[in-house]
Amino acid sequence: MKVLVTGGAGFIGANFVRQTVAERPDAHVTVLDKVTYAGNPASIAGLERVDLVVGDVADAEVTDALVAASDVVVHFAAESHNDNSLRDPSPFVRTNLVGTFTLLEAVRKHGVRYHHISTDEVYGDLELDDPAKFTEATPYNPSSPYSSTKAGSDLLVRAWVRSFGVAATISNCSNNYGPYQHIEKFIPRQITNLIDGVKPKLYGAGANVRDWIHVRDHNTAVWTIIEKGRMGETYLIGADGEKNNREVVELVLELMGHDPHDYEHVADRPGHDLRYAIDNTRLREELGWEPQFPDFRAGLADTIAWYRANEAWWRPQKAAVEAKYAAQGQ
Ligand code: NAD
Ligand code: TDX
Repeated sequence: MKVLVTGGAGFIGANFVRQTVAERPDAHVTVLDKVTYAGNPASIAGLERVDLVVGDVADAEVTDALVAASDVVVHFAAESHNDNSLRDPSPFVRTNLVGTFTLLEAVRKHGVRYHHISTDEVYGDLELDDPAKFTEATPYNPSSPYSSTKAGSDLLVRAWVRSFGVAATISNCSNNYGPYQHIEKFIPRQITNLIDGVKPKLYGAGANVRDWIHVRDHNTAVWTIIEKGRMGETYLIGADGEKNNREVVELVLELMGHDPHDYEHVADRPGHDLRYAIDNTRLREELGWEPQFPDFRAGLADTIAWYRANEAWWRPQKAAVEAKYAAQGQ
């Protein structure tokens, strides 16, 4: 099976590529990745049956040829960080919207199966005490330039399914954690701060809730949907991992041998979504998927060990990431 993975040098895409070649001897993976600040070829270096093509998903010439040579396209490539989208939305519009459009035109032309990776943020946010969670029927209500461009990309996929009969599925997953995540993101930022002797930084009061899932569980769900999902359907991916940011920071501190209350409150994110929560009933009941790594404490301990053991992977980015945050009081 020839699998085209866009964004395969990024966090979730690299984990997907690694899992795919380890578990599927019949798979050959081509990664299409622009290698932006968020992409790191080292995350997939030395793997057998993996080729890296450095290029832009919004470049029709590049995508057309690669899609034509593939059996399935798994589209991870995106500008993915909310805070960056508040500083400069323009690459989000180009990559997330124009990039998805460009790929859809290629899969339409060549009749190739397409899976679209999206996020629970397209649904906006929930109140802390709302008994409801997001379902596949929740109306779209994105808050940030990031989530609005992801929402727009999902709508493009739905339209290409209905109007052109493209063979596509969509998944909207909750917050991932695990190895190879860029240190601009919440959990690896705090781990690497502590390694550097710097206190973790909590936006606002830290009451915001995220529904954490281990990246490996996200990726087994993606393969389940590729193999068993109904064409044109959307599947929500989550593993019942709701925690507020304060609880997460306290656990990182404890697991790294510090006083759990030794963190700092910093400026809040403008428009900060309060709570995300996924109802994964369709994925479990229709496709039989179950998470294999539901123990957050154990997964976080492994993730901390990975960042300790792989300082060479993240160190070159650390000073620049922290300078950007410092400039906005974070
Ligand atoms: P990431 O930022 O770590 O990686 C994105 C990758 O895409 C990088 O390798 C980057 O170089 C590449 N890329 C960016 N622009 C490109 C372009 N124009 N052409 C080709 N490649 C390009 O992101 P991630 O956290 O791994 O997220 C991957 C996908 O999963 C995204 O679509 C994101 O919206 C979605 N998602 C992420 C999470 C999460 O918690 N991280 C949760 C749900 C969904
Ligand atoms: O230093 C920090 N302190 C802090 O309190 C950072 C970087 C973040 N936060 C908070 C903001 C959020 O409430 O932690 C929470 C998680 O922040 P991020 O890691 O930036 O993730 P989030 O904005 O929730 O979005 C993530 O999940 C959904 C991914 O980055 C998206 O790509 C995905 O779609």
